Amino acid sequence: MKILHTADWHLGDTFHGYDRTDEHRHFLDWLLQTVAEEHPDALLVSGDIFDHANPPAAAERQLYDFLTQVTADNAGLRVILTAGNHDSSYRLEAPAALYRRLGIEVRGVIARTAKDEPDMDTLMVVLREATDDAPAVVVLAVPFLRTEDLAQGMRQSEAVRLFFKDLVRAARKRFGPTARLVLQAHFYAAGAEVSELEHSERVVVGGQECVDATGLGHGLDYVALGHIHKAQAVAGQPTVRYAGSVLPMSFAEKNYSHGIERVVIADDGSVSVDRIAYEPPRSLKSVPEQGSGTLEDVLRELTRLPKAHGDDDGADWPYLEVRVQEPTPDPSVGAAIVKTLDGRAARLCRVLRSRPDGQPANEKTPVATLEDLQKINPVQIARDIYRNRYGEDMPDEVARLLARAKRSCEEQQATQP
Ligand SMILES: [Mn+2]
Repeated sequence: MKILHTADWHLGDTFHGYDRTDEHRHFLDWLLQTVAEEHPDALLVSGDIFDHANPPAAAERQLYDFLTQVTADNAGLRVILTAGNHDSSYRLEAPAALYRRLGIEVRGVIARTAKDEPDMDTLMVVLREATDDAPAVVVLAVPFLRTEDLAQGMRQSEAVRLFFKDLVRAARKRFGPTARLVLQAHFYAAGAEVSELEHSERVVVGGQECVDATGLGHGLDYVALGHIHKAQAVAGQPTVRYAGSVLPMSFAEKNYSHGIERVVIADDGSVSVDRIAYEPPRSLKSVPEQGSGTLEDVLRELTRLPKAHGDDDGADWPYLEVRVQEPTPDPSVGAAIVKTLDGRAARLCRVLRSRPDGQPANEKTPVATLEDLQKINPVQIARDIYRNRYGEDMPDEVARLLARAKRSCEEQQATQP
């Protein structure tokens, strides 16, 4: 049984305002060719198929064209799509009946049983029924889990672990101890390496926290993860893997390698995993390569970039960031860079200005990261503002009232269906 595992396509994504349709087309063409060469039994796409819950029509067409072609070219191929946090669970599932006719399964929403429990059976996709000679192979296709899918009264990360445990137990009960099980899921595994600087996975505020993935692979032949953009094995388990994003999603991902995972599950239970590398058509380039340079140095380096030719369609021009030192505020910096780049084969994305000592020029208005925002306590913010405005500490009575209001909001949120 051979499985190809990919994730985080983010179709419809733009990069610093530039349309990426041509890059996604390049990837999907490469994937078509790779599937034709590899003859896998199944192709798993572990979430974030689209970049937005409401993707542009061109992105939807890319997905539909790809699925039509890959199933037409490869008779018997199974494709399994699961929703990530960027996808609309309901919209992704909308063509499910059409998909099924092509051998494609999609899971966006966790269905509930009559007892109002997660319907685990609907998440089990049988790739191969058991025969006298060979065990069944089953994919547990789990979309991004939302609060309402999970058991209440415990930390969300624990509830996610419990969900997977219950699912594996239910699959074992249904398919027996010899069945080969693959889990397909989309979440943030604790300990997974992400770029702290520019965390493009964009953890949904109020959504899922980090999930401890220790031992997650136990009882599973392979775990096909999506969400983290850096391809990696998780928690020291070689068969629990993020396939990584197919394109770089931020300059912090400049040195990531891209590709898909090739998983072979033998009937004797052995599993081998290796990677098929993919080279995106556009690279990311920083000038200077490390740190920042004076305006003079930066402009000199920019003039060394290759010139664009008249008939050049720009399909392989790198995305460019320029990091320039600005000892005193100088409004002409941007214009000088743009002028120097005129006629050169590069797509300018951003100019980062810094003080020569390495401090950002705009240190007085620090930009809060999502992580910062998630850590902020609203009562503490109110206390800080009070102290700023009135020059003294907020009276305890007011602080208590605020804390009570905050608790009441949280409780209301927790009980929402
Ligand atoms: Mn994601």
